[in-house]
Amino acid sequence: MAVPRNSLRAFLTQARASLEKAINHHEKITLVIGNESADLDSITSSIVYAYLKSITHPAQGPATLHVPLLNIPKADINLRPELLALLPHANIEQRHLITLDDLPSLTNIKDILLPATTRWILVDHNVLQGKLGAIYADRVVGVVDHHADEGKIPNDTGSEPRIITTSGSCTSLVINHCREAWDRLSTGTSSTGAAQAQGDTLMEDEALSSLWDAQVAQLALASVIIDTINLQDEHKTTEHDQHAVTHLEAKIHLCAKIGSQFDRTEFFNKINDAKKDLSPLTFEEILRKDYKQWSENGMILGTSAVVQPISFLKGKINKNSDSKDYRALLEASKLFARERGLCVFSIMTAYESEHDGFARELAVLAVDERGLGPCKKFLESSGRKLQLDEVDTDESDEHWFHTWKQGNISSSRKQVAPLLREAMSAISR
Ligand SMILES: [Mn+2]
Repeated sequence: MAVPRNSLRAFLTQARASLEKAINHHEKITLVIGNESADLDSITSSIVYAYLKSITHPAQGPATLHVPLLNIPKADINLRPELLALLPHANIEQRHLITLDDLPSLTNIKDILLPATTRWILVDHNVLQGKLGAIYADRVVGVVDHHADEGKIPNDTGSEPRIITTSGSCTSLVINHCREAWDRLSTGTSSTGAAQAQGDTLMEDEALSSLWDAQVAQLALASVIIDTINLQDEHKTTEHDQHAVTHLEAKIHLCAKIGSQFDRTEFFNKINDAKKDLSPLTFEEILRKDYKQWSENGMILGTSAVVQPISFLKGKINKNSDSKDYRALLEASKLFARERGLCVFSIMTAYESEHDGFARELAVLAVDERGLGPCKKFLESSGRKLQLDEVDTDESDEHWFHTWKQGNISSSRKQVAPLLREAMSAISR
C-alpha cells in the first residue's frame, strides 16, 4: 500500500485501518513490535521505525506500510506516565496507539491473522516471546536491537535490517538506520496532496513537513535521552546515541515553531520527572510497568525494573506500618509471581539516592522449590561480580528471599537477567 508523507497522527490512523483490513480480509501486513516490557524505548522504536519505513522508499520498489504494535494491552498504557507526557509533543493521543487489544484474541489469532500473510520486524528485542512468538516467530524478517544476540534471527535477512549492537537506546539505532532515507525525503520532491493543515489553512509544504519531522524527532529523542540520562551516563551512552541526538536536534531546530523554544535539558527533565512519579500507581502496577519474563530449562523467570528504591515499594505495601519490614514485600511479591507461574522472580531498582548519587538494588525470590537451586547458584556465581551487599535475608523453610544493594551500578537488567537465566539453565531438572 502506498503511503503519502503525512503527520504521525494521520499515519497511525492509516496503520490502524490497514491492520483492520488485514484482519478482516486476510490481507498481507507488516508489523513492527517492541519487547513485552514496552518501556519508552520499545514504544518509540516501533512507532518511529514503522513511520519512517512507511514514508520512505527502499532502493527498489515502493514503500510498504508498517504497522507499529505496542506489546501490551491498551489498559497498560496508563502505567507509563512518561509516555503520556511525551505524546503531546508528537501531536498524538493514547487512542492513536495500536496495542495487543487491536489484535484478534490470542486463542484464535492464527486462524484470523494467518502467519503466512504476516511479516514481523522486532525492535528492542531479538526473540519474539510468549504466545505471539509461538505462532509468528518464523515470520520475523528483520531486527533492530541493542540486547545480547540470542541467535534466533537468521544471519541473512535480505532487504530487511539485522542490526544488533550495543547502544544506550534502541531508538538511536533505528534513527541511524533510517536517517539517510529520511533526509532524502526532506530535501527531495516529496510533497504530497496531504499538505492541507488542520484548521483548513494551507501551509507551505516545507513548513508542514518540518513540523511533522520535529514531532517525530521529539518522540525519538525522548527515549535516547531517557536511556542515556541526557547523554551523561558514560556506562550507557555510545556513539550511536550521540549521532542520533545530533541528528534529531537538527530536525527539531529546522522547524521554526518547535525549534525556537526547544531546550533539550528542559525536555529531558520533563519526561524524566513524569517517569519517576510512581505515586498514582499501586504496588502491583509498579511491578507490571516494566516487566519481562523468560522461559529457561522448563522454569519461568520474571523480572520487574523499578525506578524507585525498595524502601519506596515497602512504603507502598506497608502504608501505616513499619516501612523497613521486608515481610509484606516478600508476600506481595510472591503473590505477583504466583499469578504468573514463576519459579524465580526478581525486582531490580535504579534510582537517584540523596547520599550516594545513582544507586541500584536487587531482590531475588525463589517462588517455589524449583526456584531454590537456581537462586543459590546465581548468588554463588554472580554475587561478587555484581557486588551484592546484603540488606534483607529470609532463608527459612518456605522462603528464599534476598534483597541487596548492588555495588556494580553499571549492570542493569540487560546484564543481570542473563546471569539469572544462566543459573537456571545450569541446574539439572
Ligand atoms: Mn531498549
